[in-house]
Amino acid sequence: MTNKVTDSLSAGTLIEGPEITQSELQLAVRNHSMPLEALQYAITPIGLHYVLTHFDIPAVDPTDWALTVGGRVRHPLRLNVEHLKARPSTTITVTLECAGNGRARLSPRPLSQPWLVEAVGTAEWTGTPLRPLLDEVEPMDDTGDVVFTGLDRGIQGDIEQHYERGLPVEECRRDEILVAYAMNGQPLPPQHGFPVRLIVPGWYGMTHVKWLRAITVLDDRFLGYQQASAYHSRLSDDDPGVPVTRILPRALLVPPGIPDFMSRVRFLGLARHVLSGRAWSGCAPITRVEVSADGGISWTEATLEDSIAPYAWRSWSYVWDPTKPGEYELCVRATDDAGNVQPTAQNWNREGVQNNSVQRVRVVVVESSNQVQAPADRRI
Ligand SMILES: Nc1nc2c(c(=O)[nH]1)N[C@H]1C(S)=C(S)[C@@H](COP(=O)(O)O)O[C@H]1N2
Ligand SMILES: [Mo]
Repeated sequence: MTNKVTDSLSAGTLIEGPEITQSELQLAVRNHSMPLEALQYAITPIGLHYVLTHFDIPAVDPTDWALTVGGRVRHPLRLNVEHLKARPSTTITVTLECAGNGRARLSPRPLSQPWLVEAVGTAEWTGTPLRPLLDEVEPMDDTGDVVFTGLDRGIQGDIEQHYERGLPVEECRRDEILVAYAMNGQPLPPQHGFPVRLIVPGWYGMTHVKWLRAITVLDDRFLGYQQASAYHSRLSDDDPGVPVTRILPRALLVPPGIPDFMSRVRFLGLARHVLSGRAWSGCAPITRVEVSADGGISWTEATLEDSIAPYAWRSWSYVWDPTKPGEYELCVRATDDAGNVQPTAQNWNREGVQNNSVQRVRVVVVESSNQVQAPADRRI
């Protein structure tokens, strides 16, 4: 079935200039980012975690819900929520980030969800590991993809579809992958996949299928829209591109001082300030965070705290001692143990994925600090 939308801009249209379109605004009010001040929490409170939903959030009656595990398997299974909860459970702290994070900073930018830098969050996910479930159903092929299908349905790229993504069987056998039913100790809220979602630590958000209803083993690659068309880093429409997989490193700064309401420019008193934030990578542990107060010309290393979990963001801090009032551009960049470093230039591509160029924060340092004191615990 083909469905064409003709009365609005279509996804992927390139947009020039800073003005947001109605289509982007419509997406931006549905899908919210994490307010940057929430970087202060190691575990993001549920309502502050970013949300991205392509179609509609399904209202699921858990007593009606079941997960089928089938396809090319010897012993297909059908499980309800109670069955899943009766299986061995683990809790793992994972930082999730949307692959489109940074898209709206590109120029021109592809029409889609217009994230700036804050499509991220860290939660404690509880569920049952995927691997034993797969072992139990006994896949007949070890060379294909396992497809994870959500209950949500819609149209994208003129194709009607359920939201679904595949992962190679090999990748599915990693111990950390969870079929999760709780977030921060609570049942999953509707917007994060109630009653059950997939968690694939280290991979960008699109892999963590919400409202899971089927797990299907194929004897071949999965070629659904969200796999073969979407989520590729490509320079033009006819470039086959590179599939998006694991999260590239990024560091973000807890906004210092106080903001101007409209511009979000930060105001700080002339004093020493402890800058802090979090850094993460899905490829390898974070090994270095650097801070620049001159727009990325000179860099100094920040102090890293111990990491809280292998796939969670890591806290960093840096003492900044501006010596004179004026405007500054604070930048922060992360490096991981695989040698990936955040670029200072935008990582432009046709879909606006994986733009992990360094964050730039405009701050104004003012002499009189009466009105612009940062919270007491962040000044020294
Ligand atoms: N079923 C379903 N799963 C989905 C999506 C979706 O639209 N439908 N969006 C994906 C994308 S693109 C992202 S970034 C993450 C967002 O997860 P969150 O909303 O819990 O933060 O969910 C992923 N899982
Ligand atoms: Mo995403």
